[in-house]
Amino acid sequence: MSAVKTLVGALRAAPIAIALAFGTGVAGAAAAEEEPVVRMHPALAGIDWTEVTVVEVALKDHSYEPDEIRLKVGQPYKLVLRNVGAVAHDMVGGSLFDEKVIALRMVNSSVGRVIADYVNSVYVRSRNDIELWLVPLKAGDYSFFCSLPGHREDGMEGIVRIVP
Ligand SMILES: [Cu+2]
Repeated sequence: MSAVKTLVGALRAAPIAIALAFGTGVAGAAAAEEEPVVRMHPALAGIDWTEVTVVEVALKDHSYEPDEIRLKVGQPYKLVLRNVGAVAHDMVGGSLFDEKVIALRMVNSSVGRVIADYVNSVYVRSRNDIELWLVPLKAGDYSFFCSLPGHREDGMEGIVRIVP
């Protein structure tokens, strides 16, 4: 008798469990605040993302504003790349995008997110934003630039100064 009750109880609970499992698999704006359940850069262990600092960089035709970004080792940042220009731009880490320099948590945008611990280049279409959630690891000056033809030559490059 009690075994039957237990089985009935388990069957009643099943749809709720399925709903919860499905819910965690849905990527969206709200889900971006949750801790991903996938493998991450080991340096991100113990980082409190409720303390995230937002740093905005405008991508213009053809410059970054600001072109010098100051970050602190060990602090979580949301680096928002906002393309306010009429054409597409990118950010290529000359020396910045290195897994020993920054620990990347994810690349986030209005259409979704990519969980990755490393990127080489981030391309942003005109009038769009992409966020890089990251933690600086190693103090120093690091370069970045736009790799679209002629943009770097026009001065579209910048520096990230990571301080201890
Ligand atoms: Cu550009």
